Amino acid sequence: MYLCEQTWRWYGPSDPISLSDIRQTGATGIVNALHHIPNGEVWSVEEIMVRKTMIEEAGLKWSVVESIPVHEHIKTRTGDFQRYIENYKESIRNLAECGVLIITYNFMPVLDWTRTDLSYLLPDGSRALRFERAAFVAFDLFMLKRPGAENDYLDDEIAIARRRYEQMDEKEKNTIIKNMIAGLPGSEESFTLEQFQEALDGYSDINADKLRSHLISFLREIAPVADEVGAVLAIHPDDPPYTILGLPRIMSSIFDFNAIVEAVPNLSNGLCLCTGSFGVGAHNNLSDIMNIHGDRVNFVHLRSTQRDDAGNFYEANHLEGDVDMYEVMKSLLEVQQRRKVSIPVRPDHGHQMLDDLNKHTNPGYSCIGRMRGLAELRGLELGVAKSISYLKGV
Ligand code: DNO
Repeated sequence: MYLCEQTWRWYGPSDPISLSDIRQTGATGIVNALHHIPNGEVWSVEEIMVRKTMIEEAGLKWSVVESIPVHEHIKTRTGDFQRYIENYKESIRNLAECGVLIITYNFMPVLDWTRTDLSYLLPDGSRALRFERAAFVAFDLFMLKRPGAENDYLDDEIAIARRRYEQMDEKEKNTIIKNMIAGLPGSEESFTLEQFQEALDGYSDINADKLRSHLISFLREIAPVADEVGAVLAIHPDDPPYTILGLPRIMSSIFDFNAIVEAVPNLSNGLCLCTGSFGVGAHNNLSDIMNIHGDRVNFVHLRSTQRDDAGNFYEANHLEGDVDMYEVMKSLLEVQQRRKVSIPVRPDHGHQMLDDLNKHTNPGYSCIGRMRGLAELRGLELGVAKSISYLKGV
């Protein structure tokens, strides 16, 4: 039976969690990027091999790249975008030459993932990442003071955000600003408030249709290269899966993915099915995405979020919250049997818990919480796999 390949995101040599620690989690694959190479530049075979050797010497395999960042000029099709696209192709070729064949990326303008609170206290004493709508709106209206932002919110929402803002002390305001713009791990950009507004302004004449056309143009160039060298791409969904800060978002639902597949049918044009990002949208049915696009699911992020009616969400335990992880696992196992492959999955965003509460950790990427997630997911997978084979009599 084809089971998931259990992987773990490692931020490279500066990650507080070492490769030998990761080995003890039971993960066998590493998800990694060359974060030290400036955004837009080529990843050379030499640099890739240094990292690959390091990973292999620890008894692990570099299974997935997350991510080769897509330069903002490619998203806006301004400046040096054509050179950056050529560089991107070159990096794909070089990775394939070294045997690293799954490449994750995202096409979110300016920001990668967004949270307002990186240390939200849960009743059990552990800490989670959270998106608090009122704090986010307060950031937009009263801290960033984005021109025209008030048109994006209802009066009630503005009133709630104003009250929330008035109750914040300076420390909390600074923390929210930092969380929003100083870059979460894996985001390749970080800004001051002024630079951030300038970056947003770069999208003033780019609506969703235009951004989508930029993604399609990009894919029409890189997907044939990936096909040719035997690599596959995995686009990460928008997190959260809706428009924020007036920016266009184009990977928030199955319809968004359908549109790029229709425009660029190349087989390498694939998906990183992040159950947490899609899962924040009540409009998304994860099993449907898995079943319909199973052939293009090249990588899976398993995590769950808990929404409420006020537009807030926090990262739940992996088997709790709004994501039906049983259904996800079942459809994932079915896809793998059909395709006769093991798809790499990683436990995404664990809670900060136990000893990790007193350590410096990358937000969402502490060890013990993710290890709890991986252990639970591994157990779930085994149970589902055994019952599928029992029912089929194999
Ligand atoms: C957050 C991550 C994202 C992801 C990128 C992929 O935890 O899932 O930063 O790596 O969006 O390009």
